[in-house]
Amino acid sequence: MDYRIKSFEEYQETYQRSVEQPEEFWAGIAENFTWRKKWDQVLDWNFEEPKVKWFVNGKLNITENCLDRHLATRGNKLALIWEPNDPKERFIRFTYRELHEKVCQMANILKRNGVKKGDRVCIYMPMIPELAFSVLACARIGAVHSVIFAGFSHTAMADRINDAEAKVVLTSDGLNRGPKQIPVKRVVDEALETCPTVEKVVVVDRVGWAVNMVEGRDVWYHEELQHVDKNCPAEEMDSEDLLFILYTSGSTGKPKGVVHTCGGYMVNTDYTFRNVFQYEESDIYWCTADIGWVTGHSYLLYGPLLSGATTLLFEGVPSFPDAGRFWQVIDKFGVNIFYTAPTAIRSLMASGLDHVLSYSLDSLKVLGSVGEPINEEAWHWYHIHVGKERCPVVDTWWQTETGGIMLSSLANVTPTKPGHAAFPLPGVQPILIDQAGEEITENEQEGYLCMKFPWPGMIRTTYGDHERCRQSYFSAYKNLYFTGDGAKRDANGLWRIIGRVDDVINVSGHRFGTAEIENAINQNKHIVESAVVGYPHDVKGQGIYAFVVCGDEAPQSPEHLRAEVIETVVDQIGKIAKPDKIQIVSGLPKTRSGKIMRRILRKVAEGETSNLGDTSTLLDPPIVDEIIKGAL
Ligand code: 6R9
Repeated sequence: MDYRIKSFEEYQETYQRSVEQPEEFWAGIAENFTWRKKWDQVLDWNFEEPKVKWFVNGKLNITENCLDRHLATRGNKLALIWEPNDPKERFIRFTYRELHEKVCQMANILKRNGVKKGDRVCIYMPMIPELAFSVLACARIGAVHSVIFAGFSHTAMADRINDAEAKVVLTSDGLNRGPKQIPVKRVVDEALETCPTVEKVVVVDRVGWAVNMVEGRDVWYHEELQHVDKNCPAEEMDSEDLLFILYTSGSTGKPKGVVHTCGGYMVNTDYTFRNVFQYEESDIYWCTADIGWVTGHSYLLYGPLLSGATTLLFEGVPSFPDAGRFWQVIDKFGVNIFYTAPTAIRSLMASGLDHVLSYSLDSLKVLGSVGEPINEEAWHWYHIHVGKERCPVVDTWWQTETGGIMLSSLANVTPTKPGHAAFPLPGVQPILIDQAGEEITENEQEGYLCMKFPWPGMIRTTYGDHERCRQSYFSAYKNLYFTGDGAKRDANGLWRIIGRVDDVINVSGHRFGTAEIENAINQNKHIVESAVVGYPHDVKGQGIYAFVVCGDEAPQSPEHLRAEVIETVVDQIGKIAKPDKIQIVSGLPKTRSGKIMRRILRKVAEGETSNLGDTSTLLDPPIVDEIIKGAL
């Protein structure tokens, strides 16, 4: 059944119905899937523990819905198009039938290597077809996938593997990134020195490097393929069985393993995909996000495949071989729906109009944005030069924890407005809360964005630590899910997301907790203490500004110390968390009770030191003058 909303009036009616009768609403959508057994109860919940169960006692396998059920009518339709990093290398296409076979083979490889239902599998791979096969293969046999973005360091990977107690790692020899080749297996080897639970490693040959293969532990994917069948029955899963863990940063130290389950996530991603993008059967769809992030999970793989779409997987970067690559790929495959991040748009804007004007982009119908607030300049550039003022720009707000899009325009159906995520999707019940925890009902007021009712794709727990889930999301305001974002409605009730209100910074659409980066910096032997804040950055949205206090045994020069700090962060987290600015200070501004006054550091980083507000509780006021003088 086509459950796309076709007009603004229909949206308003559907929304109303979804709020008044959420269970009937979602059950109606869920009817459209293949269930081995239907649910006994649609929803069982409370936000106190919290407990959230959708489609209780329903039985299904998400890959039967992504693949098998399409075979009869879409077996020869393209499911996946893979465009390699180097445009001179040939692209590869997979029909639904071929993808089904590849996933089954990978699933059998996992089984052959001891993976069983409920086991955790870590996937650390570049954007190659085998990454898609791996994710779906886990889901096929009921293993829980934990994809780790291939830019994370060995330390970050080891932390995640150990938290999930993963049994098997899927990886590749190396990866291509623009003009560079980067070792991948070497990073895995280093990580595994401290990961006792990992028994097997399956390695895909991507760049043709001779890598170290540990006897009895490591196997080649292409060799394993010789031994496996092309069919693999799908495991029967409960709606609330774990589908995947995805680690994300919060305001405190170590990343949290956000848990999503099978039934609700499936219904949610499919519904939101079809409605937000107004996906039609013949559309070619391209989401540029890496599968290592939630956008790649929900809107590169699951959402499009559940809907029977053709989804494009791109290995490369927007700037290689030149800043026209995105546009060249759109023309090459006739992409109709394009979904990317503001940071990519801003970096392409900076490379000049010529790159975009030399392509026709005639195929485009819908443009999407995700990951961070999109500034108006970038919104207009995207709308005018990429969409030729013909394509709506849907600004989609959501989070790793929400599993799917929550606030967004529906393309050509509901209004769009630059910088605004517009309206909640049906089934989504946002609420604005003030400092005192009261609901803000008037428009044009800023507040904290919360949700007052569950939706099927929402976080169930943080892996291995349910209390942390409660603390992080359900303890700030009673009976509400707290997003960590600030928001505001305009005079017409369109939502605008302002940004994080906690100690999370959003760098190029990637979330980092300031505490997480500080912990990393403090691993450096010369550093006694550090404080990290975000500051406005033209391309990245936010940049990372680190204030570091150095101990007695400092290295020779400040440059040397900065280089060392960067090296430590790259080693602990990865290149993506590299501080943009590092200021060496003799102390940090602290209150008498020893708390760092981040507000002051934020102002210094923003270059707005004329009004620092109340500094009367400072322990050592002169330190502020020193910091202001040395600001970068
Ligand atoms: C999907 C994703 C979530 C955080 C979120 C918010 C920011 C995402 C946004 C946006 C403004 C948008 N965010 N989309 N802010 N407008 N359209 O990005 O998940 O990596 O977990 O990040 O990103 O601050 O809280 P995730």
